[in-house]
Amino acid sequence: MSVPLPTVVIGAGGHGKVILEVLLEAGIEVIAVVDSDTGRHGTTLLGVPVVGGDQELQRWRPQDILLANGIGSTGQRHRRHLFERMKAAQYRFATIIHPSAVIGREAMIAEGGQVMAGAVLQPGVLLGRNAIVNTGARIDHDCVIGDHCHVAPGAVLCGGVRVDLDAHVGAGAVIIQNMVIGEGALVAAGAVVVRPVSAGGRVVGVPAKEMGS
Ligand code: JB2
Repeated sequence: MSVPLPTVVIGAGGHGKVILEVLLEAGIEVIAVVDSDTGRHGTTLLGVPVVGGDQELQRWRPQDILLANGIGSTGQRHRRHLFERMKAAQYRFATIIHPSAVIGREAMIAEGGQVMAGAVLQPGVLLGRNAIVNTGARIDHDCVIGDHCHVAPGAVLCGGVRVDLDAHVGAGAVIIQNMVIGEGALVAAGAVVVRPVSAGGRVVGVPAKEMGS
């Protein structure tokens, strides 16, 4: 993980806490947390002060800090919108990898990609911008995970799987090799995917089927 600048975490909820844990464990200097909930202002998260809302970012010039996106699954595409809003304001996002994660050769993690404790990215995996590989998820060789995707804790992607923009793979789901999970699709927790999932599709169960079918 290369985080040469002081870092500010956005969001003091569940995902923000996990992101902050990764940064602290990796020895990164985290100078503040910002959160839109005024009830959190003046508190601390894992010992780091919650200094106010996003307007407090004006304390620093964009070139002097990195941001860490601590918004997880809350809100409809809220995580993506926040990333895009901050990029438009010239901020840059840290690429975050827990020291216990295994990152194979020729794997690549784009700006703002987040790899949590115990996750495995085998050789040739590409992880898109602002995408999450959450705790203990295993991504086998040559998978391509698009921007803003979330692979939830404990999910398993066999080799050559493609997960397109904004898709969500639920906790403990299994996706067999070479499947495509379309843009914005949702794979429910625990599903076993043995057929491609179309864009916007929502699948559940073992083997996974379209919800409601
Ligand atoms: O625009 C924002 C904003 N929107 C919500 N700016 C800032 N600075 N903060 C924002 N927030 C804050 O994010 C909320 O006030 C709240 O404190 C926090 C979201 O916390 P919550 O725990 O509700 O959601 P989460 O996205 O951190 O965690 C969800 O997703 C994770 C992946 C939970 O489902 C977790 O269990 C899950 N691991």
